[in-house]
Amino acid sequence: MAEYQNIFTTVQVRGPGYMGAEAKRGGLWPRQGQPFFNYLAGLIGDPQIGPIYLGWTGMASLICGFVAIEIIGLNMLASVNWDPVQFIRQLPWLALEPPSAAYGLSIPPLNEGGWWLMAGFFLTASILLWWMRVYRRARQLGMGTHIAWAFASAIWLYLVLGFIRPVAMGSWSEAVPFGIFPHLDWTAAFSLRYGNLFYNPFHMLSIAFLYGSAVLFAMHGATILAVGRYGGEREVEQSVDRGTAAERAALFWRWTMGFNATFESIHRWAWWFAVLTTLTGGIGILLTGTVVDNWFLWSSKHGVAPSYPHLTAPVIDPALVQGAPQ
Ligand code: 07D
Ligand code: 07D
Repeated sequence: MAEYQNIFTTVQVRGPGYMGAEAKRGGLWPRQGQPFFNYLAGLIGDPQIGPIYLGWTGMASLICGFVAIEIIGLNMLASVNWDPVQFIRQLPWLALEPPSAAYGLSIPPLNEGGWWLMAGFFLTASILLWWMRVYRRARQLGMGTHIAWAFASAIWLYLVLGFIRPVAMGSWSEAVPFGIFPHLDWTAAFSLRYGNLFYNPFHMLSIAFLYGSAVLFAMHGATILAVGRYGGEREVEQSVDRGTAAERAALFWRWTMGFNATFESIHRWAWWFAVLTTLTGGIGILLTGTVVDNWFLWSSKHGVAPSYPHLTAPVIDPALVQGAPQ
């Protein structure tokens, strides 16, 4: 009889390092690195680290990512007069800003947004190459490509924010700056400029899916942990038999809410909620400034926000009335 195993009593297997099964279609590159074991990793996951498959998309992605971080970091360092102490102290406030509106979609001088454009190019190349890696590793293992498509949904929002919408608006200046607090300032300013993003129905949808993702994650995580004492995390052997952890987990929800997901469907719920967060979000951002200029006025027009009565008498500027100091 297996002991109750959780984070405090986790059994950490220490066999010879496992290189992994032969993949369906061999990659061009071998898997790299001698596997080793790490106790701390074993507390939160599998204690074995490595081997890793680098491949050309992985290598190219890392190089492009490195170039992007390098451009951003050196520009930030230049902005504090190459003073490494100030760089560390002020890092959260430092920025690499996109070109000003005057440049439209043209290529500006390096110090006036050119570096931003170049960093954006390399970051985007890095992210897209990583997407290819995710897709190709999944195919090679004979898996579905669900992870790649979920990642694609996040990339959609990223591309809308930094590429698709700026192009639609005809100006790189519409895009997000690189920087920790500067990108938050951009987010707040964006909301204000376009009449309060709370009134954008796609922002509402995105929030509902974001909050829903958190609720589903909590429910699913908790349910599986709660039947861990019956081996609930070993889903496949369980899902067809009566009286198992799986059945208890399902019955718990049927008896509390009247409805239960299945061991398969709960993962579809999770996938869709997460994917729809950034999918609806990207739609909301793309519509902003292109189709709708002020979400509050748009909402008033459609009866979502209150519209205030028109003033009957025009307001008089007190500076112009008789007797006012000139
Ligand atoms: C936990 C997985 C690990 C990922 C981490 C992020 C970098 C950036 C900085 C080169 C959950 C690694 C960070 C590589 C390094 C430089 C200058 C994922 C986990 C730990 N944001 N945002 C953060 C990004 C946008 C917003 C934090 C990226 C939009 C708000 C981090 C993007 C808008 C808040 C960060 C992006 C927006 C944040 C923590 C890209 C609207 C916060 C992120 C590529 C969606 C929070 C100081 C995290 C914070 C935060 C990164 C886009 C709003 C720096 C890479 C433009 C309101 N964002 N963000 O844990 O603490 O994600 O900010 O699109 O409050 Mg942001
Ligand atoms: C950013 C997807 C791209 C990321 C990628 C990752 C790397 C790092 C890391 C090696 C996050 C690339 C990774 C490069 C590699 C390592 C370590 C996903 C991203 C590809 N809002 N708001 C949202 C709320 C307000 C605003 C979404 C809440 C205000 C703007 C979400 C509130 C104003 C935008 C959300 C609130 C405002 C958003 C983001 C509350 C500011 C967006 C979902 C309670 C004053 C974005 C439609 C997400 C969007 C967005 C939540 C308030 C502005 C649901 C809860 C009113 C401009 N907001 N918001 O998953 O899609 O992002 O809007 O007040 O652009 Mg908001």
